[in-house]
Formats: sequence, structure tokens, C-alpha cells
Amino acid sequence: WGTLGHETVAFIAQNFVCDDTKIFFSSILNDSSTEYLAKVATWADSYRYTAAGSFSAPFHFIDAEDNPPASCGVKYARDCGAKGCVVGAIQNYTSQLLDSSLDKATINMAAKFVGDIHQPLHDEGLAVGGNTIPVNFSGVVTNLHHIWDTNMPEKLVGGYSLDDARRWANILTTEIRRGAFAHQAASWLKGIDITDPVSTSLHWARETNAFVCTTVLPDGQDAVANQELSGDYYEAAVPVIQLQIARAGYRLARWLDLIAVGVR
Ligand code: DCM
Ligand code: DCM
Ligand code: ZN
Repeated sequence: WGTLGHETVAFIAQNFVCDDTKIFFSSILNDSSTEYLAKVATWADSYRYTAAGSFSAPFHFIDAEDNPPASCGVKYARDCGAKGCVVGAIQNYTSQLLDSSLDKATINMAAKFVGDIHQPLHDEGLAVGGNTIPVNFSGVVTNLHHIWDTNMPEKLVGGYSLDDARRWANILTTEIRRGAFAHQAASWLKGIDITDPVSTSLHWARETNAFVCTTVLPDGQDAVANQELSGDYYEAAVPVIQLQIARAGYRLARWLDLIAVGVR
């Protein structure tokens, strides 16, 4: 996701963490403001472009070698490359946090990767996660990965400021509490196990990767290449984007609760 997606995931998580978790992470981040998580939500994205942080670039995704749209699926041994992947990274950064490596950077990495694993093209190897599929969006030439990260969420919300993210997060929070997601939110936490981050995040990756077959590339890559996708394609994508951002935020809240409890 782009700036908007990550900040929204962080704001949703802020809305759902326990009071003690908020106190705990606000203190480590040295920020007691109403945006203590959201303000650091995109740091890992800048870090991967620095010389010191380039090792972390593969930690944002897992390149599933499946065959969409005919068959989707993620296998850890097959798909997590030698340089690492988002599933391994969630494992690694979670255990660092539980081992009391509670610095800003580590918290940030863990949070960022929970967000990214919920973007369908971050769980897909085809065409470098859609990066090499050229598409048009509202007349702008870009690529399929980029419209899922950025153009479609921003068209939905109308901007990408911190306040746009707060507003979207509050809408999705209401949907989780007493709206369209109220009856399914509890099921989003099924199987969540802080002692087994690989199984937990593989479940998230598989559930997310399934949308590559149904919604991202339902008719294969040739059907979207060089097409204008801000119409019907966008309309079909919006419910998936809303669901995935909501799930990521809700799950991140529980993950942070479990880390906070585990460390205390
Ligand atoms: N960004 C975004 N949406 C935009 C423009 C930029 O999310 N419409 C994000 C992407 C980068 C940061 O802002 O993380 C800087 O973008 P750029 O390098 O494209 O200026
Ligand atoms: N990305 C991905 N899968 C890959 C390579 C990259 O999901 N195999 C993601 C990471 C960024 C975006 O695509 O969100 C652009 O990556 P980069 O800036 O490394 O080209
Ligand atoms: Zn991306």
C-alpha cells in the first residue's frame, strides 16, 4: 500500500488496541499524540530505498509462484526467497519485539509488514507482483501494482493526507464495530498465534492471494494490460480494498496487544 493505506491501517489499529497497549507503544515511540502509530507507518517504505535498508526490500512481499487466474496459492518453502519475504519478516520482527528489542524501527517494520501482506499483489509473483503490467488509470500511465497500492485507495478517499487516513480509518472502524464487518471481524482473528508468526501470517497471505484469482486478474494479465481501469475494474476492486485495509488494521491491533502482553 501507499502512504494512505499504511496510515489508515495504523489508525484502525490505534482504534482497537487495549489501553495498556496504547500506553506501552506510545511510550516506546515517545509520542502520546492521537497519531502515535500512524505517524511512523510509512518509515519502512523510505528505509528500503536507502543503502543501509535495501536488505529489507524483499520483506514487503512474498512472490507466490502460483498460476492466476486458474489457480492461486502460497507455499512458504516454494515462495519465500533466499533474501526473505514478508512472512519470514513478520516472524523475525515479532520475535525481536518479544525479545525486548523494542525500538522504533522494529515496531515500524512489524506494523508495516502486517499492512503489506494484506495487499493482494504483495502475495503474488506474476509479473513482479503486477509491477510489469502497464495500465492506465484516469488517463495516467502506470502499472497494476501501483494502482492497488495507491491510485485506487486515493480515488476512493479523495486524498492521501494524514487526515484523509484518519477519516477513512474511522469509517472502517465503524463498519467493524457495528456495520458491514461487525459479524465477521471476530473470524479475522481466528488462528492468530503470537508463538507461531509463520502460520499466522501464511494464513493472512493465502486469504489475500486468493483475491488475485477473483478480483485482481480474473481474466488474466492480457485482459488488463494497457487498459483504462478507473471504471468497472475499480468498482470491483473497492470492496476488496476496504475489506483488506479493515482486516489489516484489526489484526495489527491484536498483534500489538499480544506483543505488549508478551513483553510485560
Ligand atoms: N505518495 C502517495 N500518493 C501519491 C503521491 C505520493 O502515497 N499520490 C507517497 C509515495 C511515497 C511518498 O508519498 O511514499 C513520496 O512519493 P513520491 O516519491 O512519488 O513523491
Ligand atoms: N513489490 C512486490 N513484489 C515484488 C517486487 C516489488 O510486491 N516482487 C512491491 C514493493 C513495492 C512495489 O512493488 O510496493 C514497487 O516495488 P519497487 O519499488 O521495489 O519496484
Ligand atoms: Zn506495493
